[in-house]
Order: sequence, then C-alpha cells, then structure tokens
Amino acid sequence: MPIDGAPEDTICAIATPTGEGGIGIVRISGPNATDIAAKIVRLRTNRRLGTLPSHTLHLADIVSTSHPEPADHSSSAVTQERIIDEGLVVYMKGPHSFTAEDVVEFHCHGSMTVLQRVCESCVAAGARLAQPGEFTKRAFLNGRLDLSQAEAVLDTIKAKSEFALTIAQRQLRGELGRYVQELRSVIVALLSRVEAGIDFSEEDISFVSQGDLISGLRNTVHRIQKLLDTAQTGRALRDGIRVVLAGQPNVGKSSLLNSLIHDDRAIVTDVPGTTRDLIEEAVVWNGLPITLVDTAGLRDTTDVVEQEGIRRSKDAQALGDLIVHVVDAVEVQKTEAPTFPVPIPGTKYLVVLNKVDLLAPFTRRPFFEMLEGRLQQRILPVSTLTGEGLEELKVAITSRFLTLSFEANEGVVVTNVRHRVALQRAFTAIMQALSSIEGGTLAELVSVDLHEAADALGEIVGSITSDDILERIFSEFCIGK
Ligand SMILES: Nc1nc2c(ncn2[C@@H]2O[C@H](COP(=O)(O)OP(=O)(O)OP(=O)(O)O)[C@@H](O)[C@H]2O)c(=O)[nH]1
Ligand SMILES: [Mg+2]
Repeated sequence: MPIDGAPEDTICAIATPTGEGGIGIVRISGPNATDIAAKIVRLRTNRRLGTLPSHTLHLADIVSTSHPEPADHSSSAVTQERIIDEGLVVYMKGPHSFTAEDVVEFHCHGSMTVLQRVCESCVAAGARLAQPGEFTKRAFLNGRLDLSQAEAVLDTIKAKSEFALTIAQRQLRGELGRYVQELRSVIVALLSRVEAGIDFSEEDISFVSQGDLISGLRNTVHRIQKLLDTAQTGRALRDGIRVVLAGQPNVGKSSLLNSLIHDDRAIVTDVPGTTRDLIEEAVVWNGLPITLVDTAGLRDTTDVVEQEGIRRSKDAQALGDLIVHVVDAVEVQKTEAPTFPVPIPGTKYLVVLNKVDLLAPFTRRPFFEMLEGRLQQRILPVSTLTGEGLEELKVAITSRFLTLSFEANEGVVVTNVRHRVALQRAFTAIMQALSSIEGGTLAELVSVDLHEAADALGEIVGSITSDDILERIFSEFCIGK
C-alpha cells in the first residue's frame, strides 16, 4: 500500500557506478515494483516474485521485454523472450526498504550494456527512469529519513577520510536531526505560550513569565552558538583541509612542500621569486585529508608574471583553512626587531622558522624563546635540509583540527553550509526576540521572531521545506541513489 501522499509511480535506475565491474545493480522502487519486476524476472524456482519472503535473494533470468528477438523466417521468434542476463533478484517489501516503498534489485554482471538493457526492460514494463537522488528523496518524502539524514547519505558516499565518514554516519543515524528538533521544540513551546498570552491579553493572563522566556531563549541561543562553532572545522574535516605555505621569497616554502611530501615536486632555487603558480599536493596525515598549497613569495615586484603569482598567492591565503607562515631563521636573527606577517582575522595560522641548520647551535634556544615571547605563541623551528622539526610540524598542523571534540554538543558537528546558514538565521531571530523582550516590545513582534527561528531550524530537518530546497539538495546526488 502506498503511504499517504507518497509518489504513485515506480522509478528505476542503475545503482552502481558507470564502467565495468564484477557486479552491477539496477533497482526499482514504488508501488508497482513487484509487478514490473515480475514481468522481466524468470525465477528458477518458477515462483512469482511477490510471493517470496522479503529480503531474500533468488537466482533468476532477467528477460528483455523491450527488444524482442529479430524475426526469422521460420519461427515465431518475434514473441520469444530474450534473456539479458542471469542474476540474483532481491525483493524488499516496504516500508522495510531504503525508500520505505517496495523495492526490487537486480544484481547482474557489471556490464553497462547489460544494466542499460535491464533498465530499458523495466521502463517497457511500466517504470520511469529516476532523477538524480530520487531514491533518497523518496526515503525523505516517505518519512524514513529527515532531510539532514538524507544529506548524510550523500556525505557518506563522498567521504574522503575516516573523519568525514564518522561525521556523516552520526548525521545519518539522526544525531544532528534529533538535536535540532530538540532546540526547535523548546522554541515552539515558548512560542505557543507567548501566543496564548496574546490571545488572552484582554484578560491580562500571562502563560510564561518574562524570566522563564528569557532564560529559555538564552539557553537555546547558547546551544545554537556551540553548534555554529563546530561549523568551520566541521566543513574542513569533511571536505579536506587546505594548508597554505606562505611567506617572503626564498624562505624555503617550496623546499618545505617537497620535504613534507618526500618528492621533488616544486622547483627550488636560490633565486627569490622562483615559484609563480600555486602548487597543490594531497596528503593524508593522522586520518585527515590535507591539501598542501605552495605559493609565490610576497614582495613588491615589477615582473608581471611574478605579480600574477603574488595575486594568486593572496587568493590562496584567503581561502586557506590554515596558513603556515614560513620565515627564514637567518634573516630573522639578523633583524634587530623582527616582525611577522599579520594573520587574516579568523584564520588559523602557524609560524615556521626554517633553515635552523644555519644557526649557531648555542644561539638557538635563547633565540627561539625570545621569538616566542615576542609572538606570544609557539614557533616551530624546522630545517628542510636536515628534516629537523618536520614531524613536529605535521603534528602541529593536524592537532589544530583534531582538537574539535566530538563529545561537545553530544557529538553533533555541523558540516553542511545549508545547516550553518539556517542555524545563523535561527540565532539572529532569537537574539532579536530577546532584545525585543528586554526592550518591552509587543508580544506580537516577539512571536514573529520566534516563528522565524522555528522555521529556520525546521528547514534543517525538512519539517519546513520547499520544492526549491529539495531540488537543490537532491540534484547533487547521482542517479540511482
Ligand atoms: N640551509 C638551508 N637552506 C634551505 C632550507 N630550506 C630551503 N633552503 C634553500 O633556500 C633557497 C630557497 O628555497 P625555496 O624552497 O625555493 O624557497 P621559496 O620560499 O619557495 O622561494 P620562492 O619560490 O622564491 O618564493 C634554496 O636555495 C634552498 O636550497 C633549509 O632548511 N636549510
Ligand atoms: Mg618557491
């Protein structure tokens, strides 16, 4: 039985990636899935598909209904079925399936020709080709997943690292959704009392004290802020961290890149202004996906090529998740009052003192201490020539991102821009409501802001949604998911 308001047609798609493989899967989902599958499946047991126990695999021939055997002169081959492939068929009765509808999967040989033919047969038997993400969209529309869980399906597929996968799996289990629902229900409860107060304002009855209202809202806004605090790091952990090596010409940025990746990737010379293009290399340290970006050294120059390199270098720094400012230890030691580049506000950065192999050993320690005192932060002495300090640098880089505690906010981390924007809207609306209450504004205005906050939170889980939002989310999926 279709669920109320559920899609009435049955969709089909190839669920495995394009190309050759050991196994390829076509799946169909919808109210007519078993009838459609029965038309193209010939079970070896001669039983009918819909009579089989759900979630069991059965050997079958899958036949073509769309391409009858070419007629020959002697036989009635036009009406004869043509076997596309032999495979296993699994029938999953709704609502115990991914989409919560009846689903049938054909596990065939992993040939695009076979899979396309099976799909064509499904269409000829009454199915429709699925849109990108339509299976997951149905799981959402049928109430099996909330919207944040549906998005976590895509994050799981795209997870580039152990961390990305952990966050996606927690979101898929509904942890973010439950947390946001909880915040929303607090707002909705307060809102209903504010509105009851408006309805009965003539009788001068109050359903919530100003003190309770303020403390309830402050507490919620604080929890939203904590979630927002995880957003920047959460996104970096999911998509990979861009670590930009920056500094003046000749300080050893390209040498550092080469040493960190154990390869002769970037050109190194003693001519200042060697690097022009951005050079990117991907590494995985401590389970974190990291892209190292070597850049052109910053200085005033009349060389147009170098100017363009410097422009790109500045852009790269603006987009970096962590800037590693490389300075030349010898140059710094020569300078009476050394100054360091001012970091872009809000960007994580580290200062690396390179070429320490050139410093007289007895001057090192007091020199480092003096610099740390001046900078009021740790500096990392390294030498790309001897390899000194490189392991410590890797640890320093990864620990800047691993400090994010998964246990903060009960393990809930925000990685999705859509969620972040919605949380910011809720945050602003509640702050606005708070200032209205404190300023003695009419309850009607407070109620407008609380509605806005509840709607913004509702958008995250999809209890408030529009076709536009769904279209945007599911169009990022592949067909067959
Ligand atoms: N002694 C010593 N020399 C180094 C070290 N690291 C780099 N150098 C030398 O410093 C010079 C400049 O190195 P690069 O890696 O090209 O410097 P860069 O910062 O990329 O320079 P630009 O691309 O011009 O901005 C080269 O001659 C390197 O051999 C080090 O740790 N010790
Ligand atoms: Mg360079």
